[in-house]
Amino acid sequence: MTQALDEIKIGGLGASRRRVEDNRFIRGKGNYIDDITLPGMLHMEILRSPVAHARIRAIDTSKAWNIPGVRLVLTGEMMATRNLAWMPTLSYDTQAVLATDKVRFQGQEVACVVADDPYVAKDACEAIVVDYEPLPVIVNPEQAMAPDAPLIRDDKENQVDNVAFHWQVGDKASTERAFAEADVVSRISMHYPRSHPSPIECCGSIADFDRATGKLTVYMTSQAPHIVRAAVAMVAELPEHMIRIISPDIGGGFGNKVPIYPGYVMSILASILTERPVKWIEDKTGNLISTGFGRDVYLDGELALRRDGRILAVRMHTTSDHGAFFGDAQPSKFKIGLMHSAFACYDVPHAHLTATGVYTNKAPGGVAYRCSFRVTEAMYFQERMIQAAADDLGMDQAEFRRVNLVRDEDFPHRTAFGFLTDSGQYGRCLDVALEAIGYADFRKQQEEAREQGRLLGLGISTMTEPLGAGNSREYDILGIKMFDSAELRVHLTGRAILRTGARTQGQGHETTWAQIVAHELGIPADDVVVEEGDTDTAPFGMGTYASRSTPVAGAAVSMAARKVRAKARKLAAHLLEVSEEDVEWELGRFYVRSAPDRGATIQECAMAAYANMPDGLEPGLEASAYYDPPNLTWPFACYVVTVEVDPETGVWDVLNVVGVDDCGVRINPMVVEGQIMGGLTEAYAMACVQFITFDAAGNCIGSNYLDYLLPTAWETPGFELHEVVTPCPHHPLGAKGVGECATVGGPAAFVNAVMDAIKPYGVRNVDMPLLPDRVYEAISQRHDVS
Ligand code: MCN
Ligand code: CUN
Repeated sequence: MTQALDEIKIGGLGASRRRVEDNRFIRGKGNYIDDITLPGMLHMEILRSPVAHARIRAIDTSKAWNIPGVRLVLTGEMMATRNLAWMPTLSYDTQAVLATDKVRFQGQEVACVVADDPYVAKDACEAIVVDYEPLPVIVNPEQAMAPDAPLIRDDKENQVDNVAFHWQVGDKASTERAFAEADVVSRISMHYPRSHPSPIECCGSIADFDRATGKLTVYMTSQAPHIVRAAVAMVAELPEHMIRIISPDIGGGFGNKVPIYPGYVMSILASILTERPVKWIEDKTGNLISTGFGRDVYLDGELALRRDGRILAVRMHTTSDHGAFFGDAQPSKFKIGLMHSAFACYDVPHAHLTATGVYTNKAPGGVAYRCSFRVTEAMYFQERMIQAAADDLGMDQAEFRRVNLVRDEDFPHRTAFGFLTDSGQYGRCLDVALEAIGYADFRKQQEEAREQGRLLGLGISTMTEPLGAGNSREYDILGIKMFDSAELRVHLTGRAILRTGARTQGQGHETTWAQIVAHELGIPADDVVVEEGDTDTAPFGMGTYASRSTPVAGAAVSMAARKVRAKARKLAAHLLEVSEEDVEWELGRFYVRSAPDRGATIQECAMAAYANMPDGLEPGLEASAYYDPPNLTWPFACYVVTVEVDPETGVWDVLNVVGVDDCGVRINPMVVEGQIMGGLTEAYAMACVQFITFDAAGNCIGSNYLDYLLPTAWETPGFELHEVVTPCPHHPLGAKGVGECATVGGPAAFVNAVMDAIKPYGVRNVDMPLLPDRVYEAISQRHDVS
């Protein structure tokens, strides 16, 4: 008999294979934008506005031009003569590339200088004199919607106020009826503060326009190079084959590298004008004050409840602060992203969501920072509302969830907002988490501690989230449908190169995609090299964000490998001199059904594809696949956190954190655990310290890492992780996305734990981050703190 390959040994599905990319990263051998130097390259620096709202009276660039080494100074006026002062955003708004009329947030791009070296360019920026006429500043939605508020977007025809959009989804009438019949209505208002993804590497680009060939090559920090190419093609009216976007190694993205930034556009124009490559590297402060941020959403939430604990309906109103330009990168038809995925894991019959988006004098963004298109806010709001509702009913937190969670036998389940969830074992995840944290024991300890004046708390967060846009029927960006792609080329020695339309920024695709090939073909993962991020070589895809890579590009990898296998079967039949129907497959090898010892390995088939193909069969062994998923994938997670709060200071310490994730079949369990640990760290960060604020004049407080706080390994607690596996019914491997789950579901567990601890004080809500002074104020004054 034959000896089947050991899939784990060849690094296939389920192997905790070490990340191959780390070989170069931990040796400092990564190839990031700033590592790239092109012959004759010039350097660009951006002059940013020091004020948040002001009319530009004049810009004097003469001193800058006179500094030796300066090659070009660009202002909005010069961009306007080329029709490039404004660019379209991914949400059908417009955004200034360089300000012409006004500046609308602190840090906005006002001018740029291109020089022989970056220091000269920086000095020359400082020599530019801008005459600003200050205007009243708006830093929150309340000010934005005040009747006498100054108009921020006076550049837009027909814009009469600071509202960017109104949107709604769900069934208003049936929701109202359910509220009328409720025994109890639970209400809570809160703010999910603005936060910053703060990747280690800031944004940057090198544009290289070759006048001789007419080809534009741009190296840039982009999570979605093909979308950038499409946008450049539209704006610059260049055909795609004359544009090459290369996204080299990325030092963390977290959504920060999805938007198209003015810096990219200016470097392109500068290269066209100077006929030299032009490099722009954003500095940390530039990144912190101007890059695509996350969140900044206010909620008024209501749950209609029956006395026995059933949720009858949910009503949500969100007000989101988009800054000066509505630039969210999200599916076109959803104005507030996938906020309406809230309550998808609960059996809620009726729901209605209204959303208002406003302009303020702050940097644009909203959908960065591991958000799955605002699912982060949706799940935070959901789980805070759930905790408040259970308290209002006097019900146990775990029991209230158990009563309302969708049951295993209810799938497929249509949510009240219209999504179709298709699989999961929600109750089981909750059980595993409660068992791991020692739920019953902890509640006893909590009681005893309260009697001694100590404040222990336990917070639960249960959630499913939609990961993996498309399907193409419903999801598009700028009209381009959301599917993804893979192309697999098996060389004659049986080694292979795989390319996809996704772009890893730290998630480990080079490791995990090779494992999918190993699983489908039996080629050892070490024999498969993975390449992403070059639009001239990679098949067209929509990039990596919203944890869509495994659900979409990963599925495409499977499908491409299966096509290769189908062709290899023909080659095997030829080598074995039997008909194709008589050939069976086992991992890495075809064999004759009636004589299993007679076989041909995948490597032998590969050789035959180039050296010994049968008559009439096309040579070569390669395939590509475009994958349009039938549905989103719906991973589930349950996070439980225990804390102790010091009533004298408001300081809280984490006692334990348990995470139970069900992301279906895990391609690489170690990579998945890494993603979850990173996500829980971010969740803890937002719960305890991390937020961006602005003073009344619109100054960004948090423009450096002394003011913008991130927890280090020292402050971050340990995490105990468990898994439940419910395969995705429609993904070729049964996998669901996971990259954002813990960032999405984690914050509510931390906040719920602190709120549970201080429940005896009658406080309903403290907004994140739960800084000690906020917690102290809440318990000493016995009121909510926002
Ligand atoms: N994986 C797996 N088995 C599964 C699901 C995923 O082995 N069932 C593996 C995948 O093969 C992949 C990783 O886990 O290597 C994440 O996969 P997936 O959930 O598909 O998410 P994406 O690859 O699309 O990553 C995007 C997601 C997002 S949107 C943000 S933001 C984020 C995140 O990933 N940014 C990150 N994680 C990050 N991790 C790092 N280190 N750096 C970032 O910038
Ligand atoms: Cu919204 S952050 Mo990730 O989807 O790139």
